[in-house]
Amino acid sequence: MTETILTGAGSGAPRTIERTPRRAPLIGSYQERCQSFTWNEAREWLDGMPDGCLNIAHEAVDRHASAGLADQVALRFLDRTLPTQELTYAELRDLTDAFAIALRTLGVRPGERVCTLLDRSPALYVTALGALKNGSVYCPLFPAFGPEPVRERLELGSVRVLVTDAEAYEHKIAPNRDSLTSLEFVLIVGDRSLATEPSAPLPTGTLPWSETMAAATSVLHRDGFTIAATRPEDPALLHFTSGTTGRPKGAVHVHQAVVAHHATTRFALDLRPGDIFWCTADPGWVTGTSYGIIGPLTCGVTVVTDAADFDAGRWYRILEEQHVTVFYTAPTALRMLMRKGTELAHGHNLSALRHIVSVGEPLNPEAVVWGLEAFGLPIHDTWWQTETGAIMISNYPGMPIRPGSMGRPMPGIEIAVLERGDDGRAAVVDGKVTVVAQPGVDGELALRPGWPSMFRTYLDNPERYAKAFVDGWYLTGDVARVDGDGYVWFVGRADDVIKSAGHLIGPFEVESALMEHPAVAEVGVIGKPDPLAGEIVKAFVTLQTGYEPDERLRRELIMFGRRRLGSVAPREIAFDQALPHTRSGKVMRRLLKARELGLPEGDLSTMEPSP
Ligand code: 6R9
Repeated sequence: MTETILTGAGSGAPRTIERTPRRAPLIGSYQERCQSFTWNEAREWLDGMPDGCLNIAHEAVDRHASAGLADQVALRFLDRTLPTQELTYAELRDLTDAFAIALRTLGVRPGERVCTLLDRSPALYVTALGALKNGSVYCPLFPAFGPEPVRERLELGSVRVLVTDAEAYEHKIAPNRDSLTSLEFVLIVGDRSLATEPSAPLPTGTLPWSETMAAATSVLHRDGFTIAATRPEDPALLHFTSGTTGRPKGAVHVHQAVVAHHATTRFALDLRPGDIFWCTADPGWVTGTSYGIIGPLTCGVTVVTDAADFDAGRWYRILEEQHVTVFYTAPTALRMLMRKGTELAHGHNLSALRHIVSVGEPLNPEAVVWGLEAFGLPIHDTWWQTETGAIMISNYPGMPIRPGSMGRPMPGIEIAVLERGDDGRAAVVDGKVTVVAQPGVDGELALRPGWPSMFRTYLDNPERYAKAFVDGWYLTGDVARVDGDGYVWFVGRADDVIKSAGHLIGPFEVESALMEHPAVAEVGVIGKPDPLAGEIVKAFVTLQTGYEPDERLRRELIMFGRRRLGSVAPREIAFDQALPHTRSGKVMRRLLKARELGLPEGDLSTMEPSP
């Protein structure tokens, strides 16, 4: 069987590359699957629990632990210095049972929120899956966030339990602990004790992870454990994401999201028994949870996770030494590998690698073709969002790839491109939208709701949730076009959110943090194109009178942003005493971006007239 890759499709004559896949996909051809697939069929691939109950952690862990995979490695942790720590499916079952018992002992009820602010370490995975076993809602926080994004999310989520380490506690939690009235318990992982006076008691509700787990393990050995009888529609996951305006939005997913996690992991990632899978996304972002924890564990494979940051040599070493078979990563990382050339790849034995997949930002066609040169494998792009919970569009294994295209809708997914209005979003007339009929024409990408991992609400914000749906479609905020063969091509965002190194950043959150500095009178934040990260965060700042726009102040503002925001802080700051405004007084980010790019300034009818 050969796989066809068409390059340059959509622009000029396609070049065809044929190759023989290392193993034919098990999942059936794209056409066959699309014709026959139903979500009810996918439900049958899972175990379920008595009385119609369903729990993600049961599907990810317990069913394998009691069905022949007890001694198989579920998670293999590589720490910064590379020695490994492993947990088998049976060990993971026991640890997650114990953590669920710990939560019950603390009186944490189903539906209440449990967060992690941790590096990629065993405690993170145990917390995530243990919280689900207790019926609690798991909410991951990205460990590179600064104190402000962490505080904001803990507050918005009314989070009751946080699992973190001593360093993160001291820098990011302790300064705001008093104002976080819902946060009752903080479990501290690791040996490093808190830098309190030796005699000073820990703040109430601050508990060492190891002792809490030891006590819960004794209870487990004595009494055993029964997983919470969660219903398919019970909330399970809370993922914060960002929009153009306002505070972060908490997308709520339910236990039956696991049906989509499992099916799409099989379809798009082609996972099968015996695979060694590495997803490089941090579980603080949705990819690292849906496909770094849940999807692959439901397939019973071994998941490799690395605590260190990107390093090309280290990554090739991991791919080789761990015999990784399926690799899910992001375009920024692939571009960083590309910069090191193909020689570094060729210096490693990567013969175990069978399938490479990408997500999170546009994957340039060169990267797809480079994959062929470096790995002997093309890179398969996938598209989805925090809200969709699972992959919606993909270059399905075995399907001809068009480099530069995100692929075609997954089985069970219906998409449309909608005509746009003046604001760039889908045009709505009397509650109706118009589907673009001809191939190749841009519009807002929309999805027909109905798959199991679709978000069920934005936490405490039903109005914002309702606004995401029009005329039976979910509006994605992305602009795309579809070619004559049904391949979807990403054009851009219809709004002002920023994607930097695959991470979604809300400009409002960054602006609000900078506004706290006494020198700042007003600020507008945009994503500035960057050859490596896709975009970087750039802030345009108007100073209060009495402040000089000099290099010292610029550096101070950069540091101020970094201390508060961590990884989402602006990398560049420009001073601008005349920021453009709409008539209603909002900073026009769109115009700031057009000016930054040297593009035509477009329709400025809503802009404030010049004085
Ligand atoms: C999974 C994830 C969602 C936004 C999405 C789009 C961008 C994701 C992409 C892509 C071009 C791809 N995006 N995949 N853009 N090509 N293959 O990333 O979720 O953080 O919510 O971001 O990311 O703009 O709307 P999330």
